Order: sequence, then C-alpha cells, then structure tokens
Amino acid sequence: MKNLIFIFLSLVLISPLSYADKPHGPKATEVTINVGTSDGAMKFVPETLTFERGTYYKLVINNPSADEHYFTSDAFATHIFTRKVEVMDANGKTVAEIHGAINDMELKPGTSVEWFFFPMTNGNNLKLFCHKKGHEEQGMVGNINIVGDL
Ligand SMILES: [Cu+2]
Repeated sequence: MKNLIFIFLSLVLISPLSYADKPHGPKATEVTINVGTSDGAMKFVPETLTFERGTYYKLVINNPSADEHYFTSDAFATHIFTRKVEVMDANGKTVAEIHGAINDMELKPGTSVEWFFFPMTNGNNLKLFCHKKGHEEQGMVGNINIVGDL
C-alpha cells in the first residue's frame, strides 16, 4: 500500500516537475527554413511556411550562405506565443536561450537558431523578409500562414 501511495504521489507531484525539467521540453514538430543558399541565391527556402494551431513547433532557421541574413516578420510575432529561441554554436550545441516576443533576427553565415513557439491565432500571407540592404528587392521575401479551425 505504501508503494502504491508512493507511486501515486510520484505521478501527481513529480511528473509535472520532471516534465518541466526535461532539457528539451515537450516534443515539438520540427520545420526547417534556410535564409539564403550555399550558392548565394537571395531567397528563403522554402518561401512559404504553414503552421497549424494546436501544434507546438520547433522552427529551425539555418543560414547556409556566406552572407548575413535576417529572418523578419512583424506580423508573425503577433500570431504566436514564443516559448524560447535557442542559439546554436558551430557544433549544434545551444549557447544561448532567448525568451520573450521576437520578430526579427539576424543570422551570421553558417549559423542556426531554433525557435520554439505555439501558433495562437490564424494568419494569412504574413510577410517574411530580410531587411539587409537590397536583399528583399533581390527576392528575399516569403510568407507565413497559420491555419486551424476557428
Ligand atoms: Cu538577406
């Protein structure tokens, strides 16, 4: 009986704590986008991202190019709840975790970040762009959709 009570208490009290303590948190659906390409094309790959409400996402943003690029979307930030952004070093190890509302980030050549968020409200054709001088005009523009039942 003591064992049963212990197991019960473990489930009720300890699980939520260990859940929160997991190094990578709840399981996220992974989506990847590249800012620029290794051969120097001025574009996002893919150019369109679609997220579903009710799903927890990990958006991996890579810069495989030799240039600095921005991942900027003012509208996107108003439709999601950001849990955290993790900044990776060259070996893919997290070197910084950033919290709070985020709408703009610059990625140096060869870097990656992981953006963990929940889509909160539907959005259609939310503008994604790179505001490095001249990049948007050369094609660094895309869009983001957030879908789900109303
Ligand atoms: Cu750019």
